[in-house]
Parts: sequence; structure tokens; C-alpha cells
Amino acid sequence: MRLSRYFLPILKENPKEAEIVSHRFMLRAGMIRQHGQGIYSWLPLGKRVLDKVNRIIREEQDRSGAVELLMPTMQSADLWIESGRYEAYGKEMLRITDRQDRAMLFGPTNEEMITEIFRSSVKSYKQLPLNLYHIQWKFRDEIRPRFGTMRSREFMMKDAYSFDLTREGAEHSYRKMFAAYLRTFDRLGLRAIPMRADTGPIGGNLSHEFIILAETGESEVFCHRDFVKFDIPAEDLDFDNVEKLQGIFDQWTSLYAATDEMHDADAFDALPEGERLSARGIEVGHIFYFGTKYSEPMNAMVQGPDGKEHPVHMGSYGIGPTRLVPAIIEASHDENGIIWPDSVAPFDAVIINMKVSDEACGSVSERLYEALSNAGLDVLYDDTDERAGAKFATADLIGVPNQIVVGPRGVAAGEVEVKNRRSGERVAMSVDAAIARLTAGR
Ligand code: P5A
Repeated sequence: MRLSRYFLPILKENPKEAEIVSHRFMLRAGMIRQHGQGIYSWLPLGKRVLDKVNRIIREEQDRSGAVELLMPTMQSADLWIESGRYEAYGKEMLRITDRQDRAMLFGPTNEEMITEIFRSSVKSYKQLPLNLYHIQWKFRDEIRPRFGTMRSREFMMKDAYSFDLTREGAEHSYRKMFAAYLRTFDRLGLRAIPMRADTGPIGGNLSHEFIILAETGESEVFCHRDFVKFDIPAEDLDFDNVEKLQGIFDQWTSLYAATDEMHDADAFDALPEGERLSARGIEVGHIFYFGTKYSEPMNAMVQGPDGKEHPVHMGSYGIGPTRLVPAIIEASHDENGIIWPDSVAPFDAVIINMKVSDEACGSVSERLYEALSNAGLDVLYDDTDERAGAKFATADLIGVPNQIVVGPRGVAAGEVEVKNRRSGERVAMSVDAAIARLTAGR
């Protein structure tokens, strides 16, 4: 991508409405644009990161055996009346009436709709277990939307729904998602801690929130310090291995970890002082087992091996991609801007041509651009006629992991400078060496 043809509306000044660092950098880096309270467009740079986040979420859902579909944002109130949640959901639900005076709503979650899809086509236990997911916009009329896309009204959610014949089966499905979530957050460069959590309007009594510790987090959380020591489930984990999944779950739930609502002060205070961590956190995922809460009122039954009809046991599992992007920034930045983990960086490398009027700089930059792009890297080529200082500031702000600086003096000596955004290390090397270094392992 040539920066001269791209759309990257960088802000030079700090936007005054931004209270936390991720919101400030997302606005300054031209990733998002606000339209109303808690409503945002994702501009090209932001969209690239969001797509990469979603790709990782999708890969890990697929790996665990979940199957993707896509449900609409608009739902009919009838289904919610059937489940008994239409009134109970309250003011957070955006209710809409269509031209035929039918009661509709912008979905805040999809338990009812997925149960409707399930009951219309699955009739036998032989088709179970089943886990269906989608990545779709939701709307919740939050009382206090804030911190940019961290808590917005329109936001994206990956929501998965599991169906099993028995409670034991459903608990195994729960543990599958538990392990898949640990892998997902790890690949996003985050250490998420599963904490016992309240179930709120979704229901049930088994639930974990996945929390990223951050000073700017909205939740107050309490946990043991040793979570950092636990291993993340391996890529080749067999998700059908009941014992293995149970082992992972047991380990990750063996230490104290609870959100404010579930906090047991006596149990926590009984821990030695050095092991206690009382902190703030960002909830990036939340999983629930709620049994037959929806299948019973909505009559989602399957025939069991005994020939009888059984209400199906369900769970639901949410991740917030549009919250994860700012959460990653909260966890990884410095005073100059964002420092993206490689896995979600909008570009892998940025070529900074310090003097576009110089023919030699132009041809070296073009050569780099072509070679890196051909090797499959996402490359941004800063071919604008901005001052060098402004170009460096932009590259640091948008957080691309590798910067290649092409300047007249270096080029005359046959060299470019390769800078690592995270470590700040700068190394001068030949163009060929720079290409070899950045394409290594591709
Ligand atoms: C689980 C999937 C549910 O809605 N039903 C389907 C269940 N859970 S949840 O905890 O309410 O939301 C799941 C995740 O969505 C993100 N999220 C938000 N992101 C941005 N702005 C919001 N206002 C918002 N509300 C929820 C969170 O990541 C949450 O864990």
C-alpha cells in the first residue's frame, strides 16, 4: 500500500475527549471515527487490525470444532417473548417497530435466534454435540458508553452457542471453548485470566470472564499472581480428549480468580500477602453454561438414545473483537504510539522514503516494496513528501513492527536502516540483507 494513495487521517493533536491511551491512539492513528455516542466507523487502518483479530478468533473457533454461520442483526421480538427475556432485558435493548407495526430489535446477543435455528433442524442426539458461531455487530444501549470502542453501543461480537444432550457433554463443550479462548488471547499477544463471573442477563450458574489486567480496566478483579506460570494449550490439542481438556480446565481454575461480583474476601485474604493481586481488568471474553434455560421455554428438544425427548443443554461464549483492539493497545504501547504484536499488526513493515525527490531513494524503496510484497508481507510504503520527522512520528504512532528507513546518505553507501518498533533497535544493512531479514521464515 502506498501511503500517498491510502486513507490515513492522522491527528497531530491529542483529542481531548479521549480519557485513556488506547482511545487517544486509535483516534490519532486514524483507526476509528465517532458518529454518535458509542457508535464508530472503522477506518482503513483500524479495519485491517480488526480483520486480523477476527481471523485469529475464527481460526481458533474452527480448530476447536465450532462451525461458522451468520445471523442477522435485526431480530423479531416474538422469539424473545417466547424465551421470556423480552421484558427482562430492559433498556439496553434497542427496540424498533417496522412499517407493519411489528416489534423488532437490534440483537444484543443471539441465544434465542440460534435456538430457533437449532430446533427447526436438529431432532436427534446423533447430530450432537454441535457448536455454531458467528461474528456480527450487536447493539446495547449502554448507560455509559466510553473509552472509544472499549465500551460502545454498537460493537462486534464473536458469539458461539453449544448444544449437547447432557449436562456432562455441555460441560465438556464449555471446557473446549475455555481452552480455545486461552489460545486465542495468547495469539493476540495477551495474557487473559479466566475468572469466576456473574451471569447477568444471559443466565446460568457456571461462567468465566477472561480478563486482561490493565490499570484502565473497568472491572475490579482479584486473583492469584501465579497465572503467568501456566502453559497455553498447544496447537495440536485434541479437543475430543475429555481428560486432557479437564486437566487444562482444572489447572486454570485451581487458583483464586474472581470478578468483583463473585469476590469472596475471606478466601482471598486467606492467601499469603505476596500471592494476592487486587487489580483492574478489561473483560475481553465471557463464557456461560446455562443448561436448558432457553431450550425448555423454546421447546428445543432432541431424541435421546432412550427414544425420549430431552431439552438440549446449552452454553454461549462471547469475545469482543472491537474491544480487543483497544485492549491490545492498552497492553502494548509507549509514549510515541502503538506497538502492535506481529499477529495483528495492520502492516508487517513500513518503508520510509526520507527523500522522495531523490531518484536513488525512490528506486531502492520501490525495490524493497516489490520484494517484501512478493514475499507475502503487508507493506506500507511512505512515498509522501512529508518531512522525515513527521514520517518517523507517523510510523511510530501506527505501530508497524518493522520500519525500513531509506535515506540519501545510506543509499549512497548501499545501505538502509532497519528499525524494530518494539525494541527500538536500529541496524544499518544492505538492501538485500534487509529483504532477507524481513522475509526470513516466509
Ligand atoms: C456470550 C455470547 C454474551 O452476550 N451471549 C452470546 C453471551 N456475553 S457478554 O459477556 O455479554 O458479551 C460478550 C463479550 O462481548 C464484549 N462486549 C462489548 N464490547 C464492546 N462494547 C460493549 N458495550 C460490549 N459488551 C460486551 C465483551 O468482550 C464481552 O466479554
